This record gives sequence, structure tokens and C-alpha cells, in this order.
Amino acid sequence: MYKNLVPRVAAIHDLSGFGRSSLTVIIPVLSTMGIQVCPLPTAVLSTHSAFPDFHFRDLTDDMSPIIDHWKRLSLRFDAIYSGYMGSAKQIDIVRVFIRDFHHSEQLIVVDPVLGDDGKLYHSFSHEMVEKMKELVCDANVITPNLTEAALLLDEPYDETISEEGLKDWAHRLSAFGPQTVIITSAPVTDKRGKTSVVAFNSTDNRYWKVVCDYMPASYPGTGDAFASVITGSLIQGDSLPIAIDRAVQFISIAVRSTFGYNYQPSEGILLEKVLSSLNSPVQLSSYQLLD
Ligand code: PXL
Repeated sequence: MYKNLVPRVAAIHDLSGFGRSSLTVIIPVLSTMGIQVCPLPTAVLSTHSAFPDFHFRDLTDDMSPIIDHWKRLSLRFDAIYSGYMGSAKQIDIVRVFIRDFHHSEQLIVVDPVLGDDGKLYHSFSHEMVEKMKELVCDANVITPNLTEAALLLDEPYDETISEEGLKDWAHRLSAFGPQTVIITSAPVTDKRGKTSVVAFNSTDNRYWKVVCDYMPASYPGTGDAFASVITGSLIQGDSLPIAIDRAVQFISIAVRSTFGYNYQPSEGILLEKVLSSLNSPVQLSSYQLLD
């Protein structure tokens, strides 16, 4: 059977020129992990949407011709990985793309990019939330942050949600279709200064948790870096808890490397300084299996 010499991912995200988010993070992370990235861009922006007055070019009408060309080339993708959508209409295009390019050994990761800190991102409407609920049904793995998990479940954003509550949310999200649900920015109510990632895998009915230090700064693009390490790690054959450990450790190193500088957080984590750490084995595994 035909096999790619290097694992190949179709990456369906926007290209934001400045601010280290989406494809400018996803391509270097996955390339460093030895994975070929084929971008299917959803939009081109001058910066990510947290900068004022950004220029935005919606690429909805270019996606189908790009996909049609890829079909004529009979491209085979080991994974399909989607994130920020340029319009709600693109979700129908992505769903057809997944259906047409699907094969049994393929990993489908949907990062349901919608918002953060309890708020929808600038320029997203409720229609995007409703369409994203459809897209997550097609995924094997989804990586919502706490805000996105709440939006997908029509729950109020709850920064004080308990571990039991997080398990319930992860379980309910997996009922949409994905076997694996990974919720980031999950609060740790019994420990000060900590944040966590809580995950559920419906194939073995196990819940996992990785706790790390909370740093009082918010860098755009960390969710993209996190989901990219998860995607790369699962493609490389890691288990779910090790993939989460790798992603948490990478984000922690990246945030700590950045935090000490007097620097505008809107420019994103100093990715270039820490990319090479992706090639080191997990130094200190810290995952816990939850009851
Ligand atoms: O990191 C998610 C993301 C991706 N793309 C764009 C964004 C954001 C978050 O703000 O604005 C354009």
C-alpha cells in the first residue's frame, strides 16, 4: 500500500502574518516533529484578531479549488487538523473535505477555535459556534479550551468548575462523536497558582489530568502550539497522556522563556527559542489517571 515517506498533515487554519498564531506556529511545530504540513488556508490576516484594525481576507471561495487540485493529485493525508475558520460556511467545505480524503488509519483533529477567557473571538458570531458543533462530530480528537467547551455545550463559562464538572463536560463532548476530548485552561480549584488539562478517551473510558503552573500572562497562539504538539505526538504513536504531557511541557517552557522579558504578550510566545525542545524526550511525566 502507498505510504507517505514522512507523515503528512492537511492543516486547515488561517495565516496571520504577525503575532505568532495559527499557521505561523503550526508549521514550525509540526515540521520540527518531522511531519509535513500542507496548509489549506482559511483566511489571510495582517495579524491575529487581538490587534486593532487587522486586515482580513476570507479565503472561503479559494478552498474548493485547492481541494479539487489535491483530489486530482490523489494526495493521502495521515492526519487532517483544523482550527480557526474564516467563515461559518467553510465548515461545510471542511466536512466534505474530511469525507472525501478519509481513510481508516487517519487521525482527525479539530481544534474548535472560538474564543478564550469566557468570550468569543472578535468577528465570530453565534453562527460559528453552531457550525463548530457540527465539525467536532467528525473528529477523533478535539482540543477545546474551557471557553470553547462551554460554548459547544451551551453551558455558562465557569472558572470555578470542579474536577467532576470537567469530567462531565469532557464526557458530554465526546458524545458529539470524538473519541478523545482534551480540555485546556481547566481550573484547579484546590491548588493556588495552578492550571490543568483534563482529557477523556471514550475507547477505554479513562480520564486523565496534567497540572502545571499558571503564569499571569496570556499569549495568543498557545492553543495552536498545544494542539499541534498533540497532533504531532499522536501521529508519532504516543499514548494520549504522554501526548498531553509533551504538549503541556512545551507550552510551559515556551511561556517561561517568554515571561521573563519585558515584552508585549500580543506578539506571542518566543517559539523560535524553544522549538528544538520538541525533539527531547518527555523529561518529567506528570499525568494522573482520574477515578
Ligand atoms: O490562536 C487562535 C487564533 C487563530 N487565528 C486568529 C486568531 C486567533 C486567536 O485570537 O485571532 C486569526
